[in-house]
Amino acid sequence: MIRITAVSLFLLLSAIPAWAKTPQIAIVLRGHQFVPVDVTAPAGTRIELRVHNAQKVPAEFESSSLHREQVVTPGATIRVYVGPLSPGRYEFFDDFHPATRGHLVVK
Ligand SMILES: [Cu+2]
Repeated sequence: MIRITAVSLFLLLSAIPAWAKTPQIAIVLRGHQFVPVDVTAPAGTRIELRVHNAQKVPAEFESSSLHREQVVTPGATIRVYVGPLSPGRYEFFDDFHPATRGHLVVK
């Protein structure tokens, strides 16, 4: 039997607003290009990047400036959490096809 206590219910409900406020940015890998190639996000907050690989080959979403590196298999979507970030241009690329590049523009 699952018992939902008042405390756990409170914790669950109080967690929802913080989660809901995290801006989500969708990026698709298609034809060895990031679509869109540049995405914009607000400074000073955590950001969720959702990277979908619409290709038939695996990719690796990587960024030196964001310190992230994660494989995206064909047809899969990964979630990459970054931030809070200072304003600037953060480059990312597909490490399996390094010519495929894009930017996260933080304002
Ligand atoms: Cu890599």
